[in-house]
Amino acid sequence: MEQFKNNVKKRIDYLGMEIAWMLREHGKTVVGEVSVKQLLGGMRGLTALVCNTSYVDPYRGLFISDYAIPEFEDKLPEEIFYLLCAGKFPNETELAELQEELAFRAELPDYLWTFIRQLPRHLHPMTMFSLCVLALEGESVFKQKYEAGELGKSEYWEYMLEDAVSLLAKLPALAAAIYRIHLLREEPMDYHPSLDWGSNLAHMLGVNPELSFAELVRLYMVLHCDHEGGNVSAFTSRVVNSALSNLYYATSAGLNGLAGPLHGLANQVCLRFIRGIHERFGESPGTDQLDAFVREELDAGRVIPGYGHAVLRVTDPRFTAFMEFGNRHCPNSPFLQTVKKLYYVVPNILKTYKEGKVANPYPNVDAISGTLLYQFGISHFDFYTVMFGISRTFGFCAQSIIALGLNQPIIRPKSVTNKWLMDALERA
Ligand code: NMX
Ligand code: MLT
Repeated sequence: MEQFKNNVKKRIDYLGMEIAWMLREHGKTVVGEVSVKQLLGGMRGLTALVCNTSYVDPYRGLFISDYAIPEFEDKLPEEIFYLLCAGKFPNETELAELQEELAFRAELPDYLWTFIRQLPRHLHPMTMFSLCVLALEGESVFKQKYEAGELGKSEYWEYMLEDAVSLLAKLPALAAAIYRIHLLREEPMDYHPSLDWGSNLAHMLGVNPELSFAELVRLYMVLHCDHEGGNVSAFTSRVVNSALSNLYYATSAGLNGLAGPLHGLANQVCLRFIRGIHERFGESPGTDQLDAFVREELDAGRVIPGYGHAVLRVTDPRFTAFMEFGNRHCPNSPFLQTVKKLYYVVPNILKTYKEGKVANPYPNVDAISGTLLYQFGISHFDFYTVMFGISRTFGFCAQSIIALGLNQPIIRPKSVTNKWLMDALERA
């Protein structure tokens, strides 16, 4: 992986120079402030982190380096990992080098197969996935070298990268094994050395041999890979890694955050929501029926899954990219049709709900992603967040590689009590 490491090193050196300049010239310059509302409200809108893998513009969505979604959505997931880490797409030989390494490390150790087969079937697939990643923790080269006292600080990132490639290489086989053994109750499919990483995942899931399914899986992996540093799962994973817990620990922790219904689980909840609509009104509900249904949900105190966002203030461009895929490949799907009708109905309701309190009434990626997976044959909803998690592991890994390369310290902000705050406000 020499070329990959060299390119990541170049990126780290460049970012390091920028940081050195900022600290030297502006170490004490104030670039923001914090309000009481932010302190008490999940730090929403507070600029408190630097993340160099990607950036979310509230009005234009995800950017990786300078590339917006339409400029990278047709790339392979492994090319995106390269971009997240090295800040540039790999050329042909660089891509081949990474793909060779991923293929070389794809096999799961025997003890993991035993572990997967013995998992209690009642566990949610996200629990299984997180446990399996954790069970691989002893594979961490970073941990082995660190414990042996063989690592200097300047080498941490290199062994994070080693661990990242080993972990990412195993995710298709691992996730597909959970799907096939526990949800389909079938035997796992073999890894296919001639396929790229994403096509292997599609192949090993074994539910749909069409090329367009592999295309969907790759698009799914690309669109969910990273969403800057403050989302629950990426932030959790980075905080855990900042204690020098290895990437297996950090990824498992991040996945546990992704498993929440306000975050990654929303894709599963969305599909249940649409299925509930179809059960009640049939497969072609009217917009007036949807309007009444959505209002009923809100009156019952439930959120409308797949709508709203902490950062975005427009329709999520990832939603748009999936919609274009759906329009090309399954325009007549009743599920897609209902997603479209909800898109017509929900924002108008959310705009006035709670006196306009909903900061973003538009759909996020979860409003549509499950619909496409369902349409292409992944009928077990509770696997959808695992798909999100496989992809988001790219971001967890890249963020930690870059952060450690930049020698970023353990993350430990200061918290205060109500009393401290009230005293401070009295003094102000
Ligand atoms: N349905 C109903 N109420 C909503 C929704 C929604 N979709 N979105 C926001 N609100 C409410 C929110 O609960 C809050 O109410 P209260 O003050 O009474 O607690 C109020 O509007 C203000 O919240 P916002 O500032 O707009 O949103 P926030 O940044 O706090 O939360 C989400 C963002 C994404 C957690 C929120 O919009 C939500 O719960 N959406 C539904 C779940 C979802 O789709 N999650 C997936 C997000 C993307 N992902 O993949 O992770
Ligand atoms: C994500 O992809 O992580 C979600 O859109 C949530 C977020 O960015 O806060």
